[in-house]
Amino acid sequence: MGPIRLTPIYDKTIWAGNRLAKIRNREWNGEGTSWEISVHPYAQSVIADGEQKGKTLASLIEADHDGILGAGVTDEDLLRCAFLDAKDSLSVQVHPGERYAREAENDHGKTEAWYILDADEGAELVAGSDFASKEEIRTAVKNGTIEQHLYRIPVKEGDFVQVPSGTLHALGAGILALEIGTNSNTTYRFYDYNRKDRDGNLRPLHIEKSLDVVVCGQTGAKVSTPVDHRAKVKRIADFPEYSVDLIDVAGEYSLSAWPASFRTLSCVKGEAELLEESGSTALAYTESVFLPASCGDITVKGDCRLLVGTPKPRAVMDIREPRFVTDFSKVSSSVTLSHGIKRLKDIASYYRNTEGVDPETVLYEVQCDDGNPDVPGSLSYGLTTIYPNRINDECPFTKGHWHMDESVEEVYEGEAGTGLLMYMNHDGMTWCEKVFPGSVHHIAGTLAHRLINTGDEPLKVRAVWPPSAGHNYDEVTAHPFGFRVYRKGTEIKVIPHE
Ligand code: M6P
Ligand code: ZN
Repeated sequence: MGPIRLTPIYDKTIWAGNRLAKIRNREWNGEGTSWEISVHPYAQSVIADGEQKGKTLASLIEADHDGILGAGVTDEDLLRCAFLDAKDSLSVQVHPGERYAREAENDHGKTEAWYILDADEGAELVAGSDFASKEEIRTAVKNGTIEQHLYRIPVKEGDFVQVPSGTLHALGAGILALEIGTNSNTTYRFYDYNRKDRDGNLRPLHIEKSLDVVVCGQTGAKVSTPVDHRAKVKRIADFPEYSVDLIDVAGEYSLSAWPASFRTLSCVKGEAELLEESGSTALAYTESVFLPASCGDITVKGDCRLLVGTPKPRAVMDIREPRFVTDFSKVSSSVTLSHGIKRLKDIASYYRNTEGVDPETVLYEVQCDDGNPDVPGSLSYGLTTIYPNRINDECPFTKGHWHMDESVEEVYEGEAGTGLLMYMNHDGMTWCEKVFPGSVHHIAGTLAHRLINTGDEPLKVRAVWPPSAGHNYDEVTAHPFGFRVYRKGTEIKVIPHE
C-alpha cells in the first residue's frame, strides 16, 4: 500500500490566524487548527482519494492492523499531525504523560514538537519555566506573577521546538507551526493571560491537574535546522514515544522502508512527488501523508524539506546504539558533532615567535556533541586533540578561556598523550596540573583554563561542561597566562610570560 492522503479537519479557536488558509487558498472562518493526520476520537481523519476514499483511517487500521500500523504497534503509539495557526498566543498549558492521561482522562499522553513554518519578526513562544517547585507555582498563581517565570524562546521560520509532556508551554502570537505529537487531545490550561472569549467569558483553567503533571525545571529545546543537502537525515526529536527526522531533498531522495511501523511524512518547504511501486503521490507545501507499515520504498522527487515522524512502539524494547563512541571515529548517525579546527594563523598572536612555522599548521581540533546553551542544565561533551607540534620550541596549547558565567564548572579527563592543564585566577596567578590518560580535572568556574601538549603524541582530553557557561576569550587576550611552556629535546622549560 502506498502513502495515504487524508482530508484536513479544521477547527475554530479564539487565537486563530489565517496564514494556512492563505497558503491553501481557502476561505477562512476563524479556524486556528487543522488536524492533518489523526485517529483521535475528537477528529477522525478520512481518506481523501483513491479506492478507500471516504473511509476513516481508524477503519483502515481495524481492517488491517499490521499492514497499516505494523505488528506490535498499538493505539498508544499513534501520532497526530496538526497545524497551529496563531494570531494570538495560546494559553499557557501543560499536557499529561501517558499514565496520568489514561487514568484521569481515558486519553493518551501528549508529547509534541513544533516545526515553525512562518513567524512574525520577534515572535516567541513559551516552553518551560524557572519554577523550582510546585509550591512556587502555587504562590505565583495566587499572586498573578506567572508570566515573569515563563521561559520564552524566540523563533523564526525553520526552527523546531521539542515539548515533552509535563512542560509548561504556549505557542506564541504570529506563528504558523506544524505539530507532530502523540495521539492525544488532553490539555490542562494553566494560565490564559486573563483574556476573555467572544462571549466575554474567561476560559476554564485546570490548575490542580496542571500542578499534578507539570515537571518543574523541564524546558523545551529549540533545534535550529540550517538547510543541509549533504547530511540528508537529521534527527531533530528523539522522544521516548517517537522520533522526528528532517530531510532536505535536492532533486531526488530514496526513503527506504526502515521501520516495521507506520510513519508520518510532511512537506514543510517546496513540494515533492512520492514515487512508489503502486503509483505516485503529489505532496504540496504544508501537506502530510500517512505512510502505512506495509508501504514500500519511496523515491522522493523535488526540492523540498520533509519531516518524518516515526513511533517507538512501547511493546517493543528499544535498544539503541550510543550516541557516539569516544574515539569519535565511529560516529553513529543519530548525532551531528560540531568540529572546530584551530590553525597557527588563528592564534598566532598567542605564541612568542611563529617565524618559519607554516601558518596553516593545524594545532588542535575540538569535536563536540553540543548541548543547548539556551537550556539550563544542558551539557556539552567535547574531545580536544592537540597535535605534537613545536612553534619554535614553544609547546602547542588551546586558546584558553574563562567562562562568561563564572559560577559554572567544567570537567576534563586525559585520554591520550601527556601535557599540562594551566589555570589562572583573576590576579594572574598561574599554575598547572599534569594531564595523562585517566587524569581527571575539576575546573572551578572562577579560573581560566588552557591545555598544553608537552609530549610527542597527540594530547587528547575529554571535556564536559554546560554550554550556558559561554567562552570569555577577551580577558585571556588582555591578561595572558603567567607562563609559557617550551620543550627542547626532552627537556621541558617554563618561562614567565614577558
Ligand atoms: C574543551 C572545552 C571547550 C573548549 C575547547 C578548546 O573541549 O573546554 O569549551 O572550547 O576545550 O579550548 P579553547 O576554546 O580555549 O580553545
Ligand atoms: Zn571551559
